[in-house]
Amino acid sequence: LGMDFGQRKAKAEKMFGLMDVFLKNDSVSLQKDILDHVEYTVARSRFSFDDFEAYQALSHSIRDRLIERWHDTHLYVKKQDPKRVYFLSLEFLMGRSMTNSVINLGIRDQYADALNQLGFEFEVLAEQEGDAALGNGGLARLSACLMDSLATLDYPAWGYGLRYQYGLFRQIILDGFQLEQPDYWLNFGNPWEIERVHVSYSVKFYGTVEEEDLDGERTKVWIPGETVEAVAYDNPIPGYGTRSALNLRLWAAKPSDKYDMESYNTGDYINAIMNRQKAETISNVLYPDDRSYQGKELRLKQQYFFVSASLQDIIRRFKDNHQNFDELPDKVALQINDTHPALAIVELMRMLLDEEHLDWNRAFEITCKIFSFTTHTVEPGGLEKVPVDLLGHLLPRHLQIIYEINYKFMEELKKIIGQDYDRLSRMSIIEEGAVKNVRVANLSIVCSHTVNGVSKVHLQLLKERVFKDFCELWPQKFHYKTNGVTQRRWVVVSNPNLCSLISKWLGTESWIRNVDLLGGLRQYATDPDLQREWKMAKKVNKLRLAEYIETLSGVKVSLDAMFDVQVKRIHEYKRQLLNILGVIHRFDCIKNMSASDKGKVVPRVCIIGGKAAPGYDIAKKIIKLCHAVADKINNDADVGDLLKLVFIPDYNVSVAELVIPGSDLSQHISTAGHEASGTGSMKFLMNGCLLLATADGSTVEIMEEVGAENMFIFGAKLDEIPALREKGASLKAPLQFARVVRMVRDGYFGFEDYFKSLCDTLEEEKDFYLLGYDFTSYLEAQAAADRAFVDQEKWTQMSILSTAGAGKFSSDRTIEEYAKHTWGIEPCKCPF
Ligand code: C3B
Repeated sequence: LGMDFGQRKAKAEKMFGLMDVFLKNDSVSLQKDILDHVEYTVARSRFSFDDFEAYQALSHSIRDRLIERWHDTHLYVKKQDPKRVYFLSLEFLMGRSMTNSVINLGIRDQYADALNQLGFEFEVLAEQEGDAALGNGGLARLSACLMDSLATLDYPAWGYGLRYQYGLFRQIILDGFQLEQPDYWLNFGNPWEIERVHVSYSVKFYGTVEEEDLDGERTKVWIPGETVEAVAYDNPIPGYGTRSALNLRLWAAKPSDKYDMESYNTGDYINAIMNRQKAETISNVLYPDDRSYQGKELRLKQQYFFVSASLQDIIRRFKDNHQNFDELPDKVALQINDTHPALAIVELMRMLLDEEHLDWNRAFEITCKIFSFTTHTVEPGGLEKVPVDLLGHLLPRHLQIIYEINYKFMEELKKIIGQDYDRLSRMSIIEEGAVKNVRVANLSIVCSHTVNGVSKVHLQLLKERVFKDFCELWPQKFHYKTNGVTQRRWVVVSNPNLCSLISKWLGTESWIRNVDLLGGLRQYATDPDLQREWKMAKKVNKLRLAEYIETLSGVKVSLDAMFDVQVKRIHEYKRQLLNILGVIHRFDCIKNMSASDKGKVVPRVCIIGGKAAPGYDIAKKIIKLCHAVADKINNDADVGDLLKLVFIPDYNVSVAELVIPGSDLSQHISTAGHEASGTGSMKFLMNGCLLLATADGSTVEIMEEVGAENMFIFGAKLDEIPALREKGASLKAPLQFARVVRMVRDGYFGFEDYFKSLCDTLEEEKDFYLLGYDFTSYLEAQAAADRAFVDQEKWTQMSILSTAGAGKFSSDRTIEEYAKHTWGIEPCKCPF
């Protein structure tokens, strides 16, 4: 601005002189800060504000501290210019931010104290926050856990995603039926994000591709038909025990003010504005079906919108310091979370070819060195496909590039495998047929240097089933990184009782950054003092959960009962139905028991929670069945406290934080070969809950760590499933199974017409998920759990050993593996 070096230096010195080095965190400074935010940010009088306003002021005060670290991290990383990983995901299930932030910043106690002085309680204010639910289930929560670990381990990383106006729907239960309500989570503002009006990019759609002469060469030029602006919203992600704070950048769609002078000149002013407003619909709503989005134009628009904005941002950052694109793979690793962001591959190709004018081979080589792809899918049929016509209409230039990639790939492939047309057509990126489709997974595999599964068995399934042809072609490309969860959120934030107990017995808090230390608990597993304290911590958590259940459902539950929990998305393969049928069986047994036998029954509180995709009929019937059965059981005087069944509505991250620590037993009972990993099990394990599980996904590895003798494992094994399915109708379901299904069919719980189609799925020839076959061993595992629970000493020992064996399942370990083996990045720790 016309200043010379000396003037600029003097100005900088003055600015720094005006600032404290860092914000102060003593109680008085925090109180003053909070009150200032009440007065100047929330604009309430500091003499009169309610809990919600206190929460708003408090969160702004915390946010100031986040921003401080976030700036420092950015400046430092920018200067160092290391290779960075960019984690692209269409879903992030962050949950609440407040408690997590103060814990990771290391200032929770200071805030609690400051608030006390002001007459508030931290926990009460924390309850004011709503969940950021920009995701469906496991895949989305995994993204959130990985961000926490990236920040904690000081990796130079960015998250990129979409800022949906409506997060995952709220589940309301009316007469036992699920209803969906919109989650307009931004209604009361969102203090955890920073709107970046100046960080915005134009994203283009539709139009045509034309050929033009450029320096004597024919080049393709895309003439787009629609332009939408992507505006950045930044969400700081603080690491624990470090000053690093990363950025999760989420894009929101806004109307563009470019290119539409014409519509303004037509005189139809109101319509012109209405049309522009439509642009915002792109980031309006998260698709609530977590497995299939096939053929939806809006979904494709969302994918491209987020990918295009992110890549423009990433390439701009690269170009700040570099001119030569050959250096791109040394500076940029792009991770695509499932196939949803796979258009990033094509977009990068387009940018390198059409905007940077690299030749095809160089562009392709660079692209393939940058991308890595993690798949979360187990079903070949569940892989994403996009109709060619749809893609060609929305992104004509991208379709050309996809065809070109495929043509070259097919030519190469023919050289290797010859004229095996079946195999060629299976591996082609384009699926031929009545409707031509782009197979997004094939595109992702062809253009990534590494493809990861999410557990050891998952890799096996990729090799045998999902990507068999590709694994045979490029065995060295396929790997797995077992998923993990962050112990910060899932123990420190959600289970403070257990957290302090662990730290006390290990004599250190270091396990919060180095979770392998949990193994140190093994030596105390039978220590009566630890056992007593351990049981007490569980009791307090059960009390909290029992109160929650009573408020929600009016059902009073006994703390002496075993709390048996299954919380996750409702899917047939996850077999909530098996659980409910097991509950019916238990109920039936109790009803038919003599009084003296009843005295031997281990009381149970069975808890089920989870959302069904709005269009998933069978899943919705499972929810209704759960309520119908609960109605019967919970009001039966013969049963009393021996058995209760409760459905927890609107399961989300913050509900999980309450439910998981309060559980004794948790169920992970998918038919073997259907759960790619499963991460809920890891959260329960860390919290000392025993697992009743099939040998599927990550439970196989959990067994290796804690020992099958400390779990209740049942069910058909992975390698038995194909033969069992083959047998079909000749597999006679056990009598007990037939009996409980008949009870449902015959209307014992009412709604017999409504449940008919659900019961039909259990007929022997249709029982794809093998509920009938697994029922007997399921009941045996349940009986074993009962026997173990009676011996409280033994049970507590198993519980301690579960936590002690949870070390491997920290997302810190997952991230270290990705960093080393997939992304090739090193930590970049800010020295102050
Ligand atoms: C899930 C899988 O179902 C889980 O087994 C796995 O633990 C997580 O991803 C994380 O890897 N998943 C999901 O939530 N949504 C999908 N569309 C596919 C898989």
